[in-house]
Amino acid sequence: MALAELQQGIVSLFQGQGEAAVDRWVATTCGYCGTGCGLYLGVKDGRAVAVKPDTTAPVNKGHLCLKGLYEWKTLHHPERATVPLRRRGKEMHPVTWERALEEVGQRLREALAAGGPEAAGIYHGGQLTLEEYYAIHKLAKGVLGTPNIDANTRLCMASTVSGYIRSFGVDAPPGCYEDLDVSSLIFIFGANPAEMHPQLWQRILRNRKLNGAKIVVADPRLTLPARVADLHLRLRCGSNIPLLYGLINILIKEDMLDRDFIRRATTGFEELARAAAAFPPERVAGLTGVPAADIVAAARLFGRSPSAVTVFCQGVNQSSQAVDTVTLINSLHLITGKIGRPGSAPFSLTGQASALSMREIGGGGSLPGFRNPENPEHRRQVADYWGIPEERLPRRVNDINRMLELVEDGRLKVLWVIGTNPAVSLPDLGFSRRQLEKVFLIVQDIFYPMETAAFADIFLPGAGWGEKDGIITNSERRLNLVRRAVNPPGEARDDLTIISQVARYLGAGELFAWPGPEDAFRELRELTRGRPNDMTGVDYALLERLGGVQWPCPEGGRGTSRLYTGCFFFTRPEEAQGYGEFNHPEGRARLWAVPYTPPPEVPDGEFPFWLNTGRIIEHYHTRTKTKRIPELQALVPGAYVEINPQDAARLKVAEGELVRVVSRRGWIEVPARITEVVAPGEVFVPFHFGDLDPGERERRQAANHLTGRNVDLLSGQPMAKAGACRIEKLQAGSAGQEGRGEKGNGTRIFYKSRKGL
Ligand SMILES: Nc1nc2c(c(=O)[nH]1)N[C@H]1C(S)=C(S)[C@@H](COP(=O)(O)OP(=O)(O)OC[C@H]3O[C@@H](n4cnc5c(=O)[nH]c(N)nc54)[C@H](O)[C@@H]3O)O[C@H]1N2
Ligand SMILES: Nc1nc2c(c(=O)[nH]1)N[C@H]1C(S)=C(S)[C@@H](COP(=O)(O)OP(=O)(O)OC[C@H]3O[C@@H](n4cnc5c(=O)[nH]c(N)nc54)[C@H](O)[C@@H]3O)O[C@H]1N2
Ligand code: SF4
Ligand SMILES: [Mo]
Repeated sequence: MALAELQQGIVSLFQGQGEAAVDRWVATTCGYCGTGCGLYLGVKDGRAVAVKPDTTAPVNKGHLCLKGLYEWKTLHHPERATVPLRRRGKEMHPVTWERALEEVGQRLREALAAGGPEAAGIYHGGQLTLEEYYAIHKLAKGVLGTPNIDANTRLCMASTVSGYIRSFGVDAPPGCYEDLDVSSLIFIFGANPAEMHPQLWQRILRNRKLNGAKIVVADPRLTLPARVADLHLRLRCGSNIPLLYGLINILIKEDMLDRDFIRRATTGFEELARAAAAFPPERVAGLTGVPAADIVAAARLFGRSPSAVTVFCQGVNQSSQAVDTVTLINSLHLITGKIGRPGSAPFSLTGQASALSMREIGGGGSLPGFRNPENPEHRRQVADYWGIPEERLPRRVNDINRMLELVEDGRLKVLWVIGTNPAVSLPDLGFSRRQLEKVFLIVQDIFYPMETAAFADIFLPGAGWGEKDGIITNSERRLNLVRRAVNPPGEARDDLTIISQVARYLGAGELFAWPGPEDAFRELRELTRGRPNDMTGVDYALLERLGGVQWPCPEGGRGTSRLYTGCFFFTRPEEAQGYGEFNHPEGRARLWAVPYTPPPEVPDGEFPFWLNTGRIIEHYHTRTKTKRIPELQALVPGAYVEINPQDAARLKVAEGELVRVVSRRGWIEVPARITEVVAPGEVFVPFHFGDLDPGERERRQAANHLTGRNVDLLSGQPMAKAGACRIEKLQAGSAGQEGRGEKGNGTRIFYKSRKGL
């Protein structure tokens, strides 16, 4: 396979493992990105040996990207965790499950007894199943009663969640993938679907080929979508708000509006129009770096197009004023009436395979069924259903940023990390790793070693994708099944079982006594009855038969492809996920006049470059899976920094030369990749690479040494895409010396922990 082909994300081939080599094919769903492709996992003699795409799957219709194709190789890997471990001094030793679970229960109980609800917390990932999220949130809110419950979606979708709630009342994403097939304009705003959602990119390209759809991209980088777009708005990092105001300004000035829709279905238009009037194209050009003529052209393309979908992702969520950006994207669609009809939606691409599942059952501070934790009626419904006192349910949760501050203050003593790798993915790793070191840390993961486990006091081995049954919800609200095809390795147990067993040690076993995942699903779906994400018509058999179902799906239904098809939104106080300004008595959508404030950190004399971080097609997140797949690891074995040729020439940096990237928080040393993908004055570092696992400690390469703890004030989401840095040329022979501690035996270390790192 040519590298260029791989990088374009257009590879959709069947690997050709012969049918004869397989005992059976198990229908399941890819466990990586939020696209949710259907595939078959081939099993021979109880082991996974192949993957092939599902030609009937509504999402991907027989195509897969390279991550999906190699996914079977994550199973049976020799570094899969097989036994519980307990720290003794600097080393981890195997212990029995009984011993490990008993101690987890005891530590949680003792912490809460001594320090109150804030003394314990859970921080989990976005690749578990709907049923597992439900169990985690039931345990945290219904049993422990702690406000310290958050997930890595804080780093990922939190701003979209808040933005949808502010515009539409609840976090129910409009749109569906079919819109990408039929829309006359695809506006890709702060996303790179060619690499991150490759099968959706395929659908966009097919639409362009068959129907002549136009593509407009707003991204500081010259990504593949930007290269093939009809119009690339190459805005500066952190300038989403002026760009969107500039578009709205022209839509209003040239009267490309749906005034009837604005009147019937929205509120706040006058305020929005006043705010947008301050952003004529010339001013916007100065703030964003996008030529005024291109801004006008983009607005006309959008306004005159019969339909339009805006797909957005981390260039929005992780940039500055992220929630405000989401609300302006929503407003763009509301004022033009481009929502709730085929080919028209402000459509957030979810990152992780099941990030939306988590949002459905209580992630991000809500209660199951998109309930408002401050609404007494919603609280009573959940408390009564669980049979617990209502006061136990937290009104507000602490996000992971706040949880780490509580650790630093000595108030949060026991932290349970499930299915996420914060020692690589959290911002400001210097600060974050100090807190992981300080707290009593329980880590539940499928691999050992992995970076966060290096800080663990107790390690619990989980069962992963391919080893358990459950539901995962993709970007278009489609509930898909994942299936157990093989047994977990060694003594590893699935997360639902582990959580239920910890609940037993906490004296609440009867609340978690499900014989299997579908029993947990039957319990949780009742909490969605009558809510925007009603799933009461869903069971596993229906999901299997239909290849997934999009909620809402009330009893007797078969799912709903599009939301907001009437001019009605979930903003009525009895329905909405928030109170006050989020409400409208008739269920109208809200247009917000947001203020514009430049990012908190901008390039200056000392740190002259914009620092942009993100991802690439070959790797997934912190690479616990993809670095163990030789075909993928070989393609991109280490981190690097993209530098524009003009800057490289000025700095006299050559292709492949090791340079130091320095920010106010820290530094990394990585080779330079000289490319016009980044604009002059901007650099990009992929965040996939850690530097704590054996074999990787030699290189200080984790992008999050550089990122800071500035967050969006409305969502708490860190700004992984808007910071400043400088590039330092290394003196010959000095690479890796300065700034690192040097151990006597010649092994360089740059992070010293009491836990033995
Ligand atoms: N191969 C692969 N696929 C993945 C993942 C993975 O790790 N690997 N992760 C999954 C997950 S969890 C997620 S969240 C998604 C993320 O998917 P994406 O959001 O598409 O990916 P990113 O690379 O994080 O960022 C997208 C783009 O945002 C641009 N950007 C940066 N700053 C700004 C800005 O201020 N304004 C605008 N308009 N754009 C900006 C960047 O230049 C970048 O090209 O991918 C999912 N899919
Ligand atoms: N600088 C910078 N930082 C970023 C981002 C960025 O763009 N730039 N992006 C952010 C985003 S969008 C995201 S989503 C996060 C992702 O950050 P993380 O959540 O830290 O990334 P993963 O590597 O996916 O971690 C998932 C962990 O769960 C384990 N695991 C997988 N399946 C299971 C399971 O079934 N059970 C259990 N118990 N464990 C399992 C994996 O081995 C892995 O260790 O990173 C964020 N950090
Ligand atoms: S596009 Fe996403 S869901 Fe589909 S195969 Fe690739 S990683 Fe898996
Ligand atoms: Mo994400």
